[in-house]
Amino acid sequence: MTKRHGQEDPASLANRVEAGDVRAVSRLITLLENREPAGITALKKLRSPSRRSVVIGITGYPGAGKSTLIDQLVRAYRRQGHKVGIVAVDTSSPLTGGAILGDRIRMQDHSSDAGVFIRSMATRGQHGGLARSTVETVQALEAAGYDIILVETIGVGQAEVDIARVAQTVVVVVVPGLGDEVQAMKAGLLEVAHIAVVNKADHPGADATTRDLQECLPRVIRTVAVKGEGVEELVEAIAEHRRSADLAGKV
Ligand SMILES: Nc1nc2c(ncn2[C@@H]2O[C@H](COP(=O)(O)OP(=O)(O)OP(=O)(O)O)[C@@H](O)[C@H]2O)c(=O)[nH]1
Ligand SMILES: [Mg+2]
Repeated sequence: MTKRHGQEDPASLANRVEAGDVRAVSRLITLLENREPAGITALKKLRSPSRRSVVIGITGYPGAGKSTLIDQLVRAYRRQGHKVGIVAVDTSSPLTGGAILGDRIRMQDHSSDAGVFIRSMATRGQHGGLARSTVETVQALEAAGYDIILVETIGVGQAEVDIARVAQTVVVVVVPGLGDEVQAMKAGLLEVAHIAVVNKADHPGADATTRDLQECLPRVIRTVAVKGEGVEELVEAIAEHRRSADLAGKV
């Protein structure tokens, strides 16, 4: 007899997740997204890991270069030998369009790397904020032993500030020449961000945007994500934030 939904053994699933079994992690996340009781029970059975993961939120306007930057961060952290999980949260409404899920992350380079786990998820029309399943996905990846978890969200205002609920270090990605939008971000995203990145620093206006951001944040990094420029500085800024905030976990 084939197993049906709901008949899956949560204890065995939890054990496999803790052993780092990638298929079990995927399965658990799917069960949680569908609010299946077996998934919820398995999640409760997960022991909290002895070493906490480093959870980094990467947020910013659509097209700012978040995925490109994450791709570069993955390379850097893989070079350091860390296992890396990526959760890309798609908040775009099916009515207004937006990129097709999975298109948002161009991570083909990592698809054959067992040390990298990638998951895209939609917030399914929840009003603003992160889906509950995003929080749970991070918990599952943590239990599965991912050292670094990168969470990509689109931040378009106050609604996304609860990235801070999931990530200990929040990086906001801005592009040159935003002007008024940077002012608007000061009331929202920039309040929860620890580090600002001026990506596409190869575009005009990077100096002015950098100065604008330095007024509200001590750590402003310029990057050209497509070329990998500034990525080492960003890795160092993240590590420095963690040291200064006395957060556990090594990066
Ligand atoms: N010139 C330039 N282009 C860049 C840079 N970084 C990213 N891009 C380009 O900007 C476009 C958007 O990049 P993504 O990484 O998909 O941006 P995103 O923020 O993840 O986009 P969404 O997930 O759709 O919100 C792509 O065409 C990238 O190649 C950069 O530093 N300089
Ligand atoms: Mg993206």
